Amino acid sequence: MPSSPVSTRISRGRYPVGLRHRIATLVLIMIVSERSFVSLEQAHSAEQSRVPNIVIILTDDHGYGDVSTYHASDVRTPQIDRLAADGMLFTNMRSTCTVCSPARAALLTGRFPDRVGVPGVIRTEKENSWGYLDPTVPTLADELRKASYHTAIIGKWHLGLESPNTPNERGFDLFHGFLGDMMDSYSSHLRHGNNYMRHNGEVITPVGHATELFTNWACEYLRERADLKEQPFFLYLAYNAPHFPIEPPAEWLERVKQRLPNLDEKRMKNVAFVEHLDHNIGRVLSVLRETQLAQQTLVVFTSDNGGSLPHGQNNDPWRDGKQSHYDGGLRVPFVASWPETIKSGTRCDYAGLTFDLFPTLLELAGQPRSTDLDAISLAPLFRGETMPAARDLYFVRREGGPEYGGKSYEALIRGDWKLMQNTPFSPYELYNLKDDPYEKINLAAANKKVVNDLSVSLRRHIQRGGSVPWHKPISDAASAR
Ligand SMILES: [Ca+2]
Repeated sequence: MPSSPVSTRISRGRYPVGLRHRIATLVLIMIVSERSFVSLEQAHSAEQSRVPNIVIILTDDHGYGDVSTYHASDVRTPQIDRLAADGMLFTNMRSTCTVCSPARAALLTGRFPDRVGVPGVIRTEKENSWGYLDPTVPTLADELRKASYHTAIIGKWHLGLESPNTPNERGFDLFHGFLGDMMDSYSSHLRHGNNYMRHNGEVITPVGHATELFTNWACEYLRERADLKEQPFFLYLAYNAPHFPIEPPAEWLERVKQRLPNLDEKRMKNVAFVEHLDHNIGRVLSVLRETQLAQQTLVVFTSDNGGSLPHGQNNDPWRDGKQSHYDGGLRVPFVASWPETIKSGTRCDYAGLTFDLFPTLLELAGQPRSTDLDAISLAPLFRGETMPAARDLYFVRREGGPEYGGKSYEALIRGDWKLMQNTPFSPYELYNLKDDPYEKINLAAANKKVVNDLSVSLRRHIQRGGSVPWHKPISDAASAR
């Protein structure tokens, strides 16, 4: 937990944002002309009442062990490490799902993924697609727009290919990026031969490595917003990297080869790929500093799920990886920096989920909390305050293929206990995360009451999720044909 409280006041939405800015400006003018009546401390406080700009940097399949600030490693991520040194490093955060689409659906709605129709990955091939984002649920972009934010997604969407679930229809003023699930190549940007690169609704064919393109577009966007400081902005920068195919530019691979000549080739490519990504994240952070936006911008860096072990990614010290309910699939790197409010160099061991950003950001934006959320605000942590009592953490994933059969499998964490399965066909396993953080000893047989209590709660979650279709309802599908 952070060592001491941070004394910054946060505006709670009594006035619309534009008006709030004008009030802040007016207060400052009054201060200048009537200095004998208003102290400098009050002036500072008025200045700090502005809502923050928001940048979420979401990487794809970026393992906990592939950010060097967490532990000494073969990979170097100086830019992410610096962001952590400037702000708060979270050591106990999990993604809300072990795979892409559900984690993103939860992040953008503040609800468990099956409660918004996305228990599994939305794929470009319909016969292997396991989610349909509920078009009636407001997204984070919808909500921040109500608070007068300009909203942009640059990079990967992965929540639908067509109306009504395109980014511009789901709250984003700007979409510059990739509509689909993954790229078969970072240079062609194609998936199964199809081009999913878009600038809003327009199909585009940009040239270059996708990580660099998304960075260029993010930097351009920030420079534009720097000239329009009256309106706060929300940039959701979702990189495809380091999701496979692992394709670092040749010069980055060569650099790692020189430094670590004995490294396994698969690992070497992944190290180079992550370091290239880190460098590009650094370019975005550098533009925030150059444009004087950094001080009043909250930057959150995290990943959508754990790293893919077959592709040489690293989730140390946690067991297993992407797709798994063991902690290697769930634990993600998580950093929050906001110089105006978050004390630099702090660490936090709060056990949150990535979708907690939804109510966090609404609170910071002064926008009332949406109804029917599952997530809770992390804003008290940013201020150095304590959180309410821990809640159950629920995880679900639905998947196709013979291993999963189109069925879902679940996990639940309550305090020190985790009940889980990794396929719908396996019996529950039970771990005590306090005594056994690396999940080596299955205690299910010896603790039947705990298994029973947690499984009752799991079934309640499964029932709640069952009220939302995860395929397009037939009447809608028929009318769309
Ligand atoms: Ca992913």
